Amino acid sequence: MHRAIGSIGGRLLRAPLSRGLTGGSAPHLWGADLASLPPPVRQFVEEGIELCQPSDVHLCDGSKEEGEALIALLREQGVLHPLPKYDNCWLARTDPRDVARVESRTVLVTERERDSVPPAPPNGEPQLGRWLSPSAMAEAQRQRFPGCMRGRRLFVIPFRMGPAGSALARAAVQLTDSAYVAASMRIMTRVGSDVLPDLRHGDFVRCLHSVGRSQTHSGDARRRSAWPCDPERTLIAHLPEELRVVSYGSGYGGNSLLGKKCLALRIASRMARDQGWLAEHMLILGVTSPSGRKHYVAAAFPSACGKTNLAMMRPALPGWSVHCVGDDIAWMKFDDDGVLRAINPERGFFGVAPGTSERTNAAAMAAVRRDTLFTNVGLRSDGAPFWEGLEDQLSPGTTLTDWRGRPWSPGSAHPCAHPNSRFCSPAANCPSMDPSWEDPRGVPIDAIIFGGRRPEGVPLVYEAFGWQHGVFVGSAMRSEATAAAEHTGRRLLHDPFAMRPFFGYNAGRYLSHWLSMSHRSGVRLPRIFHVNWFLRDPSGRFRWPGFGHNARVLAWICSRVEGEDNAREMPFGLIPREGALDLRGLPEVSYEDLFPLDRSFWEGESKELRRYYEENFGEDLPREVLEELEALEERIRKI
Ligand code: GTP
Ligand code: SPV
Ligand code: MN
Repeated sequence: MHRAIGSIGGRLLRAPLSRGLTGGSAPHLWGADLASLPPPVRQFVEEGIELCQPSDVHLCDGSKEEGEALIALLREQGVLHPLPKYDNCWLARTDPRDVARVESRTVLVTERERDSVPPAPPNGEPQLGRWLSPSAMAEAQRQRFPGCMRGRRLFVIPFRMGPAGSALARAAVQLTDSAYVAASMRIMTRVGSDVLPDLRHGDFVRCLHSVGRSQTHSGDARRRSAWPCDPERTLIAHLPEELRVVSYGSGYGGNSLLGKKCLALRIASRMARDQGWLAEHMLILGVTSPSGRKHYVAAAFPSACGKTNLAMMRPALPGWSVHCVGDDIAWMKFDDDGVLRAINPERGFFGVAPGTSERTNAAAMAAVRRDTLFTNVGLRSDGAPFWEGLEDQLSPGTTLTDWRGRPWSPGSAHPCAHPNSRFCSPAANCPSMDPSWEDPRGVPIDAIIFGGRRPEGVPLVYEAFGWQHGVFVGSAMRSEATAAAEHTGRRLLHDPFAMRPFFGYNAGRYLSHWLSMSHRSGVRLPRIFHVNWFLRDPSGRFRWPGFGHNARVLAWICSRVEGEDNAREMPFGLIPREGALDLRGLPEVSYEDLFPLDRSFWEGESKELRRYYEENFGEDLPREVLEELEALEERIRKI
């Protein structure tokens, strides 16, 4: 282990670690001296070392050499395989049991249960987060962490979420025993020693992560595995009152890259509520009309429902352009002029690979051709990655290997790439990044869009009647289950604000926080819309071509922001008047099919919503949201 990475930073220190470490021989230290760390960081690192007992410690500095050494180490460990057809790209294959976020093992820890979740539903599983008491958390940690890094290296990762110099940005530290996580964090966040001064006051989020030690796979099997994990005991815990994240047992995505869902959504949403801002599961894009007018919009769709694709889309409407600010998370705050400003706290994309192609997302294809870590995609014998929907012509003689490393051929019963396989690429590689994507002030948001996978009943686009109705629309979001978490099948899941797996506090209070934005004086509230790219015809085909054609919907949204009078009132919201939505060149789609009005559908929808709110929000549902539901029910009766 030491050999591969021994040159990191060229500053190997063999001095024993500082006072306060007990038992065993002190771990070797790579990189800078612990004593050089701001005292609160040093204390956090020393506590982690004492608890987890790593064999050596590497303080990450974010340098290029460090990145190369991490790749070399991961190759030596058998985690990364080269993809020579692309430039500096690598393939990781995980343990097949560790392939997605594990929502059933993701918890919020607060003194009072009600601060984390609304009252539990009378029967069945909680839908809006799971609570664990502090004492149960202490016990869970005691059962998992002591000595869990024995024989492994601990990486100390100082990182920043958000552009340097932004009042909205936050610095943090992650400790992890996964070199894959260390390498991925360098892409997804701003890792480097320059973050350290921002940590000196100690008010940063402390992230502790271990891939764990499986108890069922012991001895040899455990040593042989290139992807250690402990699925039986996986736990992803958030302690918002202490600004801590503690994650054990998984090396995958949102479970292990703790800056992403854990910090930037769960912990940040709680901070945002206390401090009067918003931390949301939203892409941010800028859309420019042929006349040069530009608007920024933020859009919340559940996992694997099209955020990355919309954020990077190449408009199918001549003269329009779309630029990407972020593809997954938005931190937003009203500025002194009352303008809602948004930053992307991330620095890279952790995007769904299947379905990504030159046709659907050329910008992503350009981004992933260099400096990218792929996880669980297939492999072509010519050294390129492969996945379902890539739409590449294979030259004769090219053979394929599936995500588990087994030979694969087209037509096989299993997909070549795992449905939740991902690319992890620096945002700067994306040719359509917005010139302001790293502007520390953020970009001004004119519209907010909600959406989900709705095979029937929900039209292509509608506008909310106002802010309060818009918050209701967000709370009423539903979508078909996807492979991004452990759910299976085509079930419709409720997913308020696309935040169901990511609320950092009681979801009822979250809705109140959103409603409270309209009580502020002097703010310009964005307009709110709902979209659905996923209507299906009776044969199961999508009614809407999607992707670049979604620009047609963005164009109507821009026209509304600019105050055009081109909408028609429906019971559920405002839809484009016939002709106001540009459908030219799409002979196969009909306006009527895209804007259904079916009384029995909306009756069923509102009945289900009422049941859902009652069971899951109980008395924590804001009165205004219930009023909006009642108003909808009333309008439906009049259809
Ligand atoms: P997360 O990273 O999990 O948060 O997902 P995401 O919301 O960024 O979803 P993404 O853009 O990666 O899309 C997920 C899947 O939906 C991919 O397979 C896409 O090809 C598909 N998809 C995206 N946009 C459209 C669309 O407009 N129409 C159709 N039919 N499919 C789409
Ligand atoms: C999501 O599931 O919404 C993702 C992927 O963006 S993960 O980082 O694994 O959460
Ligand atoms: Mn996401």
